[in-house]
Amino acid sequence: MEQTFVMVKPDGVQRGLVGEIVARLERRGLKLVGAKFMQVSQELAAEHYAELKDKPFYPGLIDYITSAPVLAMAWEGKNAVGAVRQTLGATKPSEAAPGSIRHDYGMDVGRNLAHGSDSPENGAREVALWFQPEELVSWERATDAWIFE
Ligand code: DAT
Ligand code: MG
Repeated sequence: MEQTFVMVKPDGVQRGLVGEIVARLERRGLKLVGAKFMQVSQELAAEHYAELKDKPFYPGLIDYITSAPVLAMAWEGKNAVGAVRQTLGATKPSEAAPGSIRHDYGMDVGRNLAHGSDSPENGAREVALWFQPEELVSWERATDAWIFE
């Protein structure tokens, strides 16, 4: 089953939106398979955002993501990557669809509340980067047959 890495970023935690963001993913039908509340190190932030290191906003992005705790999560489901990206909304809150998290709670691209992997390959890569194998929980959910055909 496809896995994706999701993070409630420092602004989401500081604004008390952890429960709201988790609730939306749960209600969508995604299954939580890993979670930890943590402060992100410079090293982990640099590895996570490696492909953005030449962007002008990169220093600010690293400062922000390491500035306060985050909730790191792994979620699973059919098309989990796409489903999370749709529930989060476009990168810029000003372009995110109404009803998406970034639209409903966000104003600025540099404070867009949450992260979701952008491809199944990056989902697998990011889950492996953020979680040790023993931190992921494989479990049967009683409602699965009512969510996935
Ligand atoms: P996403 O988080 O939607 O996958 P991304 O991978 O292109 O977007 O960029 C990672 C984060 O970097 C994004 O969530 C917010 C920040 N960012 C992206 N583009 C930006 C910009 N033009 N100005 C400031 N921050 C930006
Ligand atoms: Mg991205």
